[in-house]
Amino acid sequence: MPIDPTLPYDDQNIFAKILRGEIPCTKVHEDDHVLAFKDINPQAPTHVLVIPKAPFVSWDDFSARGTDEQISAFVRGVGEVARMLGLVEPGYRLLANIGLDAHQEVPHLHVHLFAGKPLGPMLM
Ligand code: D5M
Repeated sequence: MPIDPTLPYDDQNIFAKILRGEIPCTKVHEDDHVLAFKDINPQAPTHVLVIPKAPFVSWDDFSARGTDEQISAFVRGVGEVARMLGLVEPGYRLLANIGLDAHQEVPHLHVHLFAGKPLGPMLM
């Protein structure tokens, strides 16, 4: 079910539990600010989720409340994951669902990273 992105951060969401180590994940990268792990329902040969370690509901929440340090660390972290996975050539796609119309399901900011095949033109 899509979530209401205007609600306060819910520390019982599944990615919060992953960050606390209460639920396992297949980790592909971690640093002080970012965790990257494989999506449980992959939509491409490579489908990784990159999340900040701080409690933000969505890209909207993050861009409004995040500090410059948090935002730059996350943006750099996403790029680092792509480079570490060797995806810069031939390329990859980033996607973030925000709110009801975009069908965001998990109320912790995450960026989907898709790669591993020609992804075609943007969906819409
Ligand atoms: O996408 C939320 C994404 O989160 C969706 O692609 C499935 C993924 N997901 C959900 N639970 C898990 C666990 N436990 N591990 C890994 N991936 C998970 P959204 O952008 O919110 O629609």
